[in-house]
Amino acid sequence: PAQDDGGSVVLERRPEKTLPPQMYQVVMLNDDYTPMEFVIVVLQEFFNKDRETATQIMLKIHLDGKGICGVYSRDVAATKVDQVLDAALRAGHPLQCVSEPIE
Ligand code: TYC
Repeated sequence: PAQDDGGSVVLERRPEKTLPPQMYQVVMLNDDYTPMEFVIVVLQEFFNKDRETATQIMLKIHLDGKGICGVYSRDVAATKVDQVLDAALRAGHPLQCVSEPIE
């Protein structure tokens, strides 16, 4: 605030302080070895999809080579990727997924 000549307070508008956070999409990649059922379970467990939706996403990835599992803040997206890669490694499947900024 600055004082004008009359002593009254002038409030000057400043640019907005906060922007909405950058969002990230978690993209799952197709491969020739991971069982379809495993991908469906992963989509249900870590991305909170119902079985119907999980099956549709899995088939889209299978046909197109990749597909979006969800959109999250950076930290949540990174955690989802970690959970998927850890589950795939433990099960002995080569399933891969990545997080990428959108817009
Ligand atoms: N292509 C795999 C198969 O035929 C299934 C699959 C779907 C694998 C999606 C990975 O992200 C994936 N068994």
